[in-house]
Amino acid sequence: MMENFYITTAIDYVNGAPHIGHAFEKIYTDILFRHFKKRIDNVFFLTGSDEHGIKIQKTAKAAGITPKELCDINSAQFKEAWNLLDINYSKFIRTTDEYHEKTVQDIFEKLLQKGDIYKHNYTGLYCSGCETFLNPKDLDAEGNCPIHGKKPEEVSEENYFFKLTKYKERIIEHIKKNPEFILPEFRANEVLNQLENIEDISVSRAKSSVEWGIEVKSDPTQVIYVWIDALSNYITGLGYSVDGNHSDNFKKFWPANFHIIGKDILKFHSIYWIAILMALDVELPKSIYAHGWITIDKNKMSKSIGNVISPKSVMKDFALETPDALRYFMATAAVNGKDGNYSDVDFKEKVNADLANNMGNLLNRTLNMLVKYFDGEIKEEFISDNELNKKAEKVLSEVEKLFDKCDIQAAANCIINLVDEANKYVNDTAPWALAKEEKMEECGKVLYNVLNLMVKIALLIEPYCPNIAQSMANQLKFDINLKYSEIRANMLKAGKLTSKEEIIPVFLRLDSEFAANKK
Ligand code: ME8
Repeated sequence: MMENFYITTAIDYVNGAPHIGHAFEKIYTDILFRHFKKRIDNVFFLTGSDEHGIKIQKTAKAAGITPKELCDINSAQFKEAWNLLDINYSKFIRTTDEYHEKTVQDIFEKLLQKGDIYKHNYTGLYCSGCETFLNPKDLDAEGNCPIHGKKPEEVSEENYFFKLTKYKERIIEHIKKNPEFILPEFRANEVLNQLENIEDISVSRAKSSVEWGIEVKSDPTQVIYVWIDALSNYITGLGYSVDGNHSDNFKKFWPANFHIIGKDILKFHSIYWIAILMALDVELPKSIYAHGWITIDKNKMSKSIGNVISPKSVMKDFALETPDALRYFMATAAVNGKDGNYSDVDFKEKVNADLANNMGNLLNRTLNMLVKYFDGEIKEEFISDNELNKKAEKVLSEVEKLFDKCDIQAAANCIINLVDEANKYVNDTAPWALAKEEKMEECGKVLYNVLNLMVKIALLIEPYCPNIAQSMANQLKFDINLKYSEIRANMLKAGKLTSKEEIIPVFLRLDSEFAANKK
């Protein structure tokens, strides 16, 4: 059993506003975080913004403001979006934060002194979209960057290089020895293939070409190039110090349990970051989970197609009072590590089916029957051990195993299947018919079994839908902050549970005309 838990997201470039792809990752991570919070006492969730580099410099120039002004405006938008989505992060790091900049400079100097960073004259193909030099082998048939579809610029500069090749064999061995290191497991081979062709990497740019970056302390003509700056956030955010004088948070939470990132930046995390940590003699993170990408109506999101959707606009268009529906949809939109798709129609259908018709209605009609037949009271004789308890126990253990591998989509399916079973149980046992036949004890037992199960469903669904779960907890009168280890067979006690006035639907169907009108 782990004692401490530390999870991170990628830090977003703030040269634009947050879109639904950024939101997907933050929701994904938040769901993992909230789940582990139900299993572990000490937890930490780091997210933030990546603020240096040529893209930010150019966007700011075009807008007639300084890069820092642009970062201030845009990082505030990211924070606002995460707030709207109930992303419960412990800390938001900005790479322009003073403590971060200072530690990155120290890291650079340490690696320079160690001989793992050296100066070298270099001509290469630079993609400003990736903020990296590309290997000609990585380009597509037209000679374009495969991710950004643009021709990289030929850049000739004297830069500092990091001896990535020195760590190649150790990284290969680590990946092979630790099957949980790269998740989902099918991505590990991809990384092993990339490792075959790695070369030393450029870790600085001449200030004459990129001004907006952290200066190399011992050579002010150079700025530290984005990846070494950005990746270090995972340790600077906790309070790492090169001289070993780490903060309590660093001592407590490092190494990270999960770095959650998109598949496009897996190479930077599973190769570059790992080599940097090896060079610094810092312990390696336990797992790196690469999620897939979200498309919109099956198209890649892009400014040129004009299909970039923000989480704020979805909330507004569907008049959502809480983000639960969007969170739930995002969590179930993609099969473990594969790409997923967002469409207004799918969104509406999925949440109406699972959250309103399936889960919400079940609670609502069961509570109403308890009021109708028993004046809202649970009687002692209703409480008995039953099949649903056994099923719930099994589902809890399956859900925990799936979360250990970050497979939140399969875990959500497990939970919703349990709700399906409960619905089937109600339909098969027909408590309304039992009441009609005046088999009141039997009827009461069925209602109890379902309501007792709903306590567990609420605890399991809380990471996905915290507001719905809270509303379920209010109506079933239990504490939503219970840990999973506190789940017992029978959670509800005898006594008055509810009355007609207290019953409210936990989720109203999305009835927006919006989706249909927009098409
Ligand atoms: O890569 N679907 O920043 P970024 C799902 N600053 N995820 C998506 C997505 C989509 N359509 N579009 C982007 C960077 N993402 C660096 C990271 S980490 C030390 C530095 C994900 O703003 C993407 O995969 O381009 C990445 O994980 C995150 O959003 C930030 O992307």
